[in-house]
Amino acid sequence: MNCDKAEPLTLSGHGLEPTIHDAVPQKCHMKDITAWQLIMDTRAKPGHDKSESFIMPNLTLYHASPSRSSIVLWMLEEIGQPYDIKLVRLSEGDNLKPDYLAINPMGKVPTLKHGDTAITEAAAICTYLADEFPGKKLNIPVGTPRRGEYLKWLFFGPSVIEPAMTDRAFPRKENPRAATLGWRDFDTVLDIVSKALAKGPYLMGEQFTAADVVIGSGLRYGMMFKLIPERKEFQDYVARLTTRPAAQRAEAKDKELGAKAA
Ligand SMILES: N[C@@H](CCC(=O)N[C@@H](CS)C(=O)NCC(=O)O)C(=O)O
Repeated sequence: MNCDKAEPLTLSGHGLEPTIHDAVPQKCHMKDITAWQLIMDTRAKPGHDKSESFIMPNLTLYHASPSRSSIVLWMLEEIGQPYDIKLVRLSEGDNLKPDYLAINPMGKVPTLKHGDTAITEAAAICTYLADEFPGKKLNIPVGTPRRGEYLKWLFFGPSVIEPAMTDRAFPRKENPRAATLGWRDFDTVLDIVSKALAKGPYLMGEQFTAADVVIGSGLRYGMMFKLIPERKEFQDYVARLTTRPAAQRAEAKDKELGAKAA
């Protein structure tokens, strides 16, 4: 290594190599480089709060505007880390092309790439981002008793509200036995959400979390497409969420991207 001039520092093994832009300080000594490497390695470790790291996080969202990937777009705006967007044109079948299927075999959006890791499923991505970048306090950390309830809501969106909503929108010819389904009928499910929102302002009380991004997006799009009734508590909750600057930035971006793709 030439210590007379700054050189890009490359680290290996944690999948963040391509975006480490930091340079080794000028006139460095071997012991400084070792210390530098130690700091970088510590910051790259799982569980370390990367919100305050100087390592660029290397986040790429595969996105169609607007779609379920808009949930992740909002979450990324809440997290406040730099990210790239790769537009996936569903109308052109980009999602079914081999290069996309290689990162998401379901051929669906969203997919988030973080370094070399590809994460799919909107709620899983939001959970991941909240834990990976805890600086914005959008998660309830491991070891906190309320984490159980928080995770319940993150799973409740895709595994209970969404199938119940689909049941209502596309009724089946034959109803399966209720006990064989992993969710309840639409009205029961919505009553549970209404009750949870009665306390407010957010699902977890005073703290806005990733669960609000997931459930709030579901209610918002559900009401927009007339799949979810406009109950007052849902409208108030969604109105509260849409005043968030990150939600507004995401929506503006989505509009711009949607217009470009059209
Ligand atoms: N379970 C997935 C569902 C994702 C999903 O259905 N995305 C839709 C857009 S809203 C999609 O990619 N549709 C394209 C297709 O099915 O061909 C998640 O929650 O992320």
